[in-house]
Amino acid sequence: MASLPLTAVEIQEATRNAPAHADDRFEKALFTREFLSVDIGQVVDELNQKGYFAFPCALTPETVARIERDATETKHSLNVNKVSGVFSERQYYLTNLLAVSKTFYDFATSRFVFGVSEGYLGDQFRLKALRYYETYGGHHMQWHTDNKTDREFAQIPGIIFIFYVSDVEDGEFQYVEGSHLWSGEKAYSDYTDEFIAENFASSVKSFRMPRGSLVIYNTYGIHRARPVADKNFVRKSVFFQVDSEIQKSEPIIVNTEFVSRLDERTSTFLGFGRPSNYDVFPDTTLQSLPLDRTMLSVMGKYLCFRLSRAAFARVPEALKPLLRKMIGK
Ligand SMILES: O=C(O)CCC(=O)C(=O)O
Ligand SMILES: [Fe+2]
Repeated sequence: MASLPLTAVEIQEATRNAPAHADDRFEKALFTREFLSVDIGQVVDELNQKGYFAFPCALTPETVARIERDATETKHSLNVNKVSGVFSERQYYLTNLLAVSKTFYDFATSRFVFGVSEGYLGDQFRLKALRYYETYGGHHMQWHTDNKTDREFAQIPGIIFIFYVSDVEDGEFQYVEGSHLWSGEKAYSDYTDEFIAENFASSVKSFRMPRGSLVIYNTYGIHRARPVADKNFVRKSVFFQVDSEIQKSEPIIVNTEFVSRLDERTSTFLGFGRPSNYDVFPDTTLQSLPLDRTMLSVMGKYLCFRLSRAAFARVPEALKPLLRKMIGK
């Protein structure tokens, strides 16, 4: 059982007394000047009262650009021996962001993230799931809560951090203010569009914000990404969930090069030596890879290469030098 969340005064005290973080300079590089002056006690208060905290342009443009580059380098690489992501119909996911992005590692283990997590969840908290994801038009996300395991509804206190990697003018994150206070009374986590429109339309907060903006919310709160019909629409974001159940999580794959110090808090947060049995979200197969123009081109090049190699292998040996000369190889 996690200890009780701290009061705003205790958080300020703990932050002040925390040993000088060897990585403080990373924090300065990660966050904008406006965001660096955010008071963690205030964030925790807002999470308690409204269920969310939002800050436009919290991450510097360089931070966001590095994370985007790290997360998309292998986006269309098939059978390349590097960490890569998956397509799940109208979304792209790179789950193993901690294996490829030092910048993201610095953010996820920053004094800010640890301070908010500790202030809200108590002294035991663990990274449960994370992902860089792109959402394309036509994807429909139902109103839901995130206090669930990979299979069922669960009573596990937790928070989610989402930051935008693209400007979000549409398809934004939406949250029913205050819903974290009552949704736990219900034994389910999905809600229909009609139920929300009829009962909570005036409590729905919409977060249209620029690239680099951050939202944190209580996993008990009802939320969704607003659906967008336009097929050309793209929203890029990073999501990670931290909760107070430290014996369960999705497998967390970290590049050891990024781990500059491994104190007990970081070790618990990353789940060293603890079970990681949750199924990775989303569950994909080759069938969930859409055959769009880009993928047709990737597959087309692959097929051309393999078929011409196979054809060349059948050419009589005496003719091969001439053919090589003709194709310049
Ligand atoms: O991307 C969003 O706006 C919401 C994401 C979300 O709710 C989820 O992945 O559970
Ligand atoms: Fe969610």
